[in-house]
Amino acid sequence: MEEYLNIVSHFAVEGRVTEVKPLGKGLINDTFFVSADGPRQYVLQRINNAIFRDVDLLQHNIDCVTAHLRKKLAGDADLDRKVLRFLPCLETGKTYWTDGNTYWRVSVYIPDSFTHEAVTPASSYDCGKAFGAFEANLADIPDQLGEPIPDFHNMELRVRQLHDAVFSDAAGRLADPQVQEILSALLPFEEEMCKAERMYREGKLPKRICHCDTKVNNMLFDADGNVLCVIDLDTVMPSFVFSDFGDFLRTAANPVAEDSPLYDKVDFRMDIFEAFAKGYLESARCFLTEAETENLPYAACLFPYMQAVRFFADYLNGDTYYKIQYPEHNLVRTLNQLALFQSARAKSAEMAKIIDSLR
Ligand code: GN1
Ligand code: MG
Repeated sequence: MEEYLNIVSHFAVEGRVTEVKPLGKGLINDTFFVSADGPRQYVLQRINNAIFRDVDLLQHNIDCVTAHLRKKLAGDADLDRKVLRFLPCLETGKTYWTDGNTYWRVSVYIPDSFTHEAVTPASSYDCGKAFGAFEANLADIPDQLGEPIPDFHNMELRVRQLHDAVFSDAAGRLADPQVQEILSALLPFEEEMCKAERMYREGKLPKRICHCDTKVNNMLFDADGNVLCVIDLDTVMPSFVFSDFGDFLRTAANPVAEDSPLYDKVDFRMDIFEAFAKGYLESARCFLTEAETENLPYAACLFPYMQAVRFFADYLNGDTYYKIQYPEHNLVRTLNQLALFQSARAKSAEMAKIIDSLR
């Protein structure tokens, strides 16, 4: 507690801090709920500096995005619950504080807000509209945003990282027959899944400002289940719209959690796909190109595939990236995401029909 009080004291928190306790389920940063006896509660985060190497760039992105969204929503009576607000550090005025070793930030806790780990068709429609609107609102941001994680959703890079992990076999896990089986299931789709990068090089696909971590639990809802606010802005950067479309469905369309070992329960839910696509297209139709719309079914396959590749590479590397709770955790995650990819891919033609009917 003493340690956290010292950290929080570098920010203009109102009132006296009464409690600090862990919050949320993120795999990257450490998040805490900060109670104070003033009018507001806060969220304290330790930024994972091993992953976000340039915290100054990261927070600059977030400052630009929140300022732009606030301008777009100006006049909304509930503005403070719809856009995150980060506190400036008292000494530097920047929205983070560092002791030269660890990096911290504080945002205002949005009162009466809830996260969900699962969706219904009705809430996915709302999420589709909200993430589409998020992209639409950021389409005219005047600032130049950087890439807090360079090439974050570049499938070609993720494939190379998997090959490197196989080559190094740092954790000595390659000989395991199950590992070999996973490799044989993933490798045949590498080229197909790298389509976006090829299209980009050929000038057939734009990059836009995207959220790039559109998991269901990165959205806040009010008590009635209405969408309030998009959170976790660390990965907002120029990317393909496939990032936001595909990554949402990766978590939402799967009836079980991404780390569930119940692989036969993994399924790509088409009712969730249809509802999300409907909402997303309502907000994003105004700016999407034909190539983007046509490839939304590809996006739905790409993200389970990319996540399987990322979890698997981390497993082979000895679990250096994602937090794990037990030694096989990344292997279980890989198998789950692989099953989801296979289910989605088998339903691509059906997805294309739905997209056509929604245009
Ligand atoms: C990470 O920490 P969290 O859960 O918000 C990851 C995402 C992955 C996700 C898998 C910066 O997000 O890309 O999809 O885990 N974020 C980063 O659960 O790598
Ligand atoms: Mg998160």
